[in-house]
Amino acid sequence: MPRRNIRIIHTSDTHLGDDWDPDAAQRALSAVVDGVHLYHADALLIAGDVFDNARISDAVLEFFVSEMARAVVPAVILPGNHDLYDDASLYLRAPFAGASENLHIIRGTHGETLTLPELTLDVWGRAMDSHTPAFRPLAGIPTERNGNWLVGMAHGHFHFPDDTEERSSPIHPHEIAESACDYIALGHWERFEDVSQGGVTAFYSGSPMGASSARDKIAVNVVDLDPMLADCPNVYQVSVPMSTDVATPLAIAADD
Ligand SMILES: [Mn+2]
Repeated sequence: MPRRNIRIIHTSDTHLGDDWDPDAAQRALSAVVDGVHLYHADALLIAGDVFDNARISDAVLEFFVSEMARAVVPAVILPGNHDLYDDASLYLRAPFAGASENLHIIRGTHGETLTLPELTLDVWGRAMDSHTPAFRPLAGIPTERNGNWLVGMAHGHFHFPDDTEERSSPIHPHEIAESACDYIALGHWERFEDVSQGGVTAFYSGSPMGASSARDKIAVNVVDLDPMLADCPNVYQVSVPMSTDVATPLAIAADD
């Protein structure tokens, strides 16, 4: 089957359940889902740090699961350093057992590929089980492709060529360049950044609210994958209005 013309919305670092402004994180996540509908996206990718920490309440997880159901389209989640996929991972908790079928969690800590045949799309990611210099978010990323679109997801720190400091979860330029991806959706940085390498398009989306203090709108990456497009993928940021208050404030901390 020929590749379809598809649109992806990419975000990261939503930090649901963070305790400095939990209502804003909740409103921002809802605005991301609003953006999926507003921009008629075919899939939603969230590249890690969806949740702020593993101690958050089930109410926060239930809110997230219900918002992903509201997204309707396939939603692919990659665990990051704040929401690790380890033995105590929040992704193993009960609310995820009742999640809708469109919600996909990347759980393979050595990398896994999720195929979405209806979108002619393969999504590769490696779930983070420990945030250390030894964890390589792009280790094992496919270097050959089949007939589908191939999108990678990774959560970590991109090393610019002059960056010699050793960081946890490093992403190196050559790893991006050597991959066969049409797009790599990155997370971990708060800001939007183009780190494309050697003809492979790779962007940080930044967190929905970015580094700004504005609490009335969010920004997400739109990624248009169109086989007819000369300049493919076309990647740009769009903004989505945020509601001014939450319908139901959530108790963010789990009972001890
Ligand atoms: Mn992070």
